[in-house]
Amino acid sequence: MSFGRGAKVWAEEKELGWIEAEVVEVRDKSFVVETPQRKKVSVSVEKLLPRDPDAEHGGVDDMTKLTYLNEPGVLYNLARRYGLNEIYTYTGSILIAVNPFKKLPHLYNEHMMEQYKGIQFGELSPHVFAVADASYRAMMCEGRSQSILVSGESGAGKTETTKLIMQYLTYVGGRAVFDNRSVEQQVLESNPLLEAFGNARTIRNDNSSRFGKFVEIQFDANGRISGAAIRTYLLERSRVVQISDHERNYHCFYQLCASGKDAEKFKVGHPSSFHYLNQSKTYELDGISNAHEYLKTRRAMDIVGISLDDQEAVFRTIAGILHLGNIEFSPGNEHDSSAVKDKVSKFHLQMAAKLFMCDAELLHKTLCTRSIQTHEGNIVKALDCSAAAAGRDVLAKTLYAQIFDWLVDNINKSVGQDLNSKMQIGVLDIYGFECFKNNSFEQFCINFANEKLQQHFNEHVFKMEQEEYKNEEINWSYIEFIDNHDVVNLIEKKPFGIISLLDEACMFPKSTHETFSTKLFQNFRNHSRLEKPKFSETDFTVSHYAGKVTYQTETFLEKNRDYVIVEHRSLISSSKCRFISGLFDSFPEETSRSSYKFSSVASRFKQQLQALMETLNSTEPHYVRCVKPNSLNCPQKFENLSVLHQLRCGGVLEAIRISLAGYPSRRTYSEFLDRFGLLVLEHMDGIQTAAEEAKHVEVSKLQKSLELLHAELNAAKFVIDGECNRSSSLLSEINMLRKDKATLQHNL
Ligand code: AD9
Ligand code: MG
Repeated sequence: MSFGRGAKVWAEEKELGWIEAEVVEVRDKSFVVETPQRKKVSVSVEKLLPRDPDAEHGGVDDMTKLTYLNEPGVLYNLARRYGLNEIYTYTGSILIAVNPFKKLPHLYNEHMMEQYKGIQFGELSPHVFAVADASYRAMMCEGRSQSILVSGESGAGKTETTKLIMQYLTYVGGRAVFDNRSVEQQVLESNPLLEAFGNARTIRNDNSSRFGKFVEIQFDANGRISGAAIRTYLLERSRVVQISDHERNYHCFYQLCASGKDAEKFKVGHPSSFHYLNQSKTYELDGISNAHEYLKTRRAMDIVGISLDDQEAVFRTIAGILHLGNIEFSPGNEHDSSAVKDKVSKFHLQMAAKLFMCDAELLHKTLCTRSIQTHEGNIVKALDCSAAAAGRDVLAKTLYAQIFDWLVDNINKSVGQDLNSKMQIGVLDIYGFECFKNNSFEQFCINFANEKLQQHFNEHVFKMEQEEYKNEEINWSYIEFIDNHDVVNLIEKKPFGIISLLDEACMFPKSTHETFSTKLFQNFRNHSRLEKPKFSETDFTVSHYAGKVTYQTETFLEKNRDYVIVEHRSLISSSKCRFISGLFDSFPEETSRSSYKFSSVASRFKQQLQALMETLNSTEPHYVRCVKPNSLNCPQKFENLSVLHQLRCGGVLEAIRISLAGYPSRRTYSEFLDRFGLLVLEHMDGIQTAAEEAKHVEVSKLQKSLELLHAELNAAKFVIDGECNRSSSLLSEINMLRKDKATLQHNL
């Protein structure tokens, strides 16, 4: 693109991403631009983009209305609107939601839901209710299932947005009668319950979801909610036993500690007295009472139909996990053996056994020994202190993950699925792309999920664009767009994708993370998406669609192995509590300690994602992209660079790029004429006549409808007049009768 003197431009800049400027000098290979603060800078042409000087002060509610649909245009449009508390903006049919970090109750009340009911998309201001309504109406009109995909980085507002969507769908599809146990109420109450057990404070978000969730709401032919199903994905298990500074373990632990009588009953004191909670000194959350939240969780359990006995068993097991975590080990009498450290640890062992309703001696044996099958029979092998502590943590993590899955299963059973339903709306709230200083197996899985969703998004946006051109009968050449098939293949392809190689490594007991990494680099020596970082032999870097991420492989093999240790299974199944003894029933068994067979976490996750993609492909998707405006989680602060990064990662700019390759601006015929007619004044007469004629046709159509309305109004008036006359004559008759009655009474 070339710019002349006086051209209004955006100039790329380090701190703000882009700044407003005007070209003041055109040089050979660069331009000198001046900012509104009168600062002059020399920039090359690649760092300039055209700017609309007449851009509306309040921004536009749909990016496709921007004169120049480019990165800075989009960024500043969002910033302008955010400054005015307009947190929602469309990019065509995609909704961008910028987290306000403050309560905006006027945006989400019943009156608002009523307003968006049945309204044409785009007629009212952009809103998450409009997306929910569009999906509901599309489902009702086309009889086709829909899905709403909510994405964004941690703390961007995905979970809040998902809850608003569910609130709207239960409003339009509910039965209007308030009933605590109605399907819609149960669907809504599943949120606080799953949040209590699956959310935790992280450095990015006080209520961070540590699992992915797809809620499918089923409707009958009349559009009433008839059932629901919740699918969850990969809960972060390591958090149960290990937390970093300023973070917390899952909310339910702190709720239990503040629960008064229940805490007393289970001998649970302040969180600072438990190893699984006191690794970080953060126990409270701003503006939240743990005690109050405990009551809310119990209420939610009531509503979704969990019996009081089961509720008690769930919290008893949670208390047991806390006591388990306080058992410490010291070296035993024999070489490389371990024993429970001291009196305090013995107390916690007794407490854990009591709460798990199993034998304390068996728990002790389970923690400190393993039995190994040999040709000569079983040998009991002692575990050293670190192996015993590691085993203790594995037991805590497995138990917790099983409680979480049990809750999900129970909610599903209690709400019930409508297997006859042909119409569903699925809402996806899944962890966003993650790139930290240290990235492990969890980040690898999360980013893999995001690659799959990005692939789905690209294909869909691209398809939509094509359909729009077909509808408008516009000739256009095929747009090539870069997709991320190669990264997805790198990760999931059989037999040589990263997951396959990892599984292979897990099958051989002698493999280590070093041998796994070596194999990886041997297989993908020249892959454009995989690199070996300079300063490590075992890390690997993947160029994801949203940026490069370097993964540390140290715990990959261990975290990918999915089984219950035989001794743990025996201990738990010996419990006298029906809830606890059934917890490991569905879990894959550790086949043998030297077995080549194993169950893979990554492969199971891959299958779950595949099933999700199949569901999504059979539905019509709607997208909400959540944006976190600043890293301080505070209102009215808009950090350009971070927002730009999110727009790039979230595929918003990719969608815009696809639009740019086609026809980015969409204006009505008359708007176009108003703005650009000036360029072809010689043709304007003809065009204007045609436009005038078109206008006349529109006006006469409107006049006809107005006349019809008048006629209907007159007819209605006539009826009302007739009724009025009849009622006034009835009234005078009544008056006459009253008079007669009075005369009669008087005469009597
Ligand atoms: V994570 O990937 O699970 O860590 P989310 O789910 O994207 O993350 P969440 O919905 O939990 O973020 O939002 C974070 C916080 O932002 C909430 O706890 C609210 O305090 C705040 N938030 C988000 N959306 C809204 C909103 N529409 N109105 C008001 C909001 N506050
Ligand atoms: Mg969340």
